[in-house]
Amino acid sequence: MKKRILVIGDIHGMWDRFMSLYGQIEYNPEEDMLIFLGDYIDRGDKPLHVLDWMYEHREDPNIIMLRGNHEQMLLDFYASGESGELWLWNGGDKTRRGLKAQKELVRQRCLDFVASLPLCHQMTIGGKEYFFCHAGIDPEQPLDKQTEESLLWVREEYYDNYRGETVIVSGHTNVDWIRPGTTTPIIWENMILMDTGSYLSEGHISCLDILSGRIWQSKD
Ligand SMILES: [Mn+2]
Repeated sequence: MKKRILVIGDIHGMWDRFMSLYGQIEYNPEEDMLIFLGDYIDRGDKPLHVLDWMYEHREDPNIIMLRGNHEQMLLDFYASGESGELWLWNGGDKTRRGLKAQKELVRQRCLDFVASLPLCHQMTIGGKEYFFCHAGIDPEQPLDKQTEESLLWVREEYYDNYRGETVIVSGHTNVDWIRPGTTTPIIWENMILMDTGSYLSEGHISCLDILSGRIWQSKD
């Protein structure tokens, strides 16, 4: 049994903030499990630094990295022969330029890595069921029938309506939009919302230890 179950929400290319947070938590693979909820790239100024870090840690069995809608938009963009504006409109342009500057082999390795990222992860922690995903779930459907669309994109249909017992742990929607004025993760009985506006001037990247309830946040 791990001593800490650490979960980190959206990073969005904010490398310095990510390093500030990562330094504080002092991740120890012997004692910790570390779960990332996706959206490593776009918006911030160093998306490929974050993606490279994820790539370098991909074989650590104590780290789980999920796919976010921004990683999905990247995959869809390249799968469609670099067409489509959705990703570029959503802050993907810097990531695209970074990838373009890389060698074909490196870029392909990166795309293969992103394509390998799972959409969700379910586990029992202290006798309670937890379901980790990027955006949330469709409350009308059982957890094993969720669509990629819901897991990557859902917003208020999920956090306004979910009444299940399994604790859903998600990022994607800034907690400040859900409860104005909130700057730390929202921890409800059956939902944990981790996106604290990583790329906004007033925002942070946050980490929660699910076992102790302790929270760490990036410092500028
Ligand atoms: Mn997102």
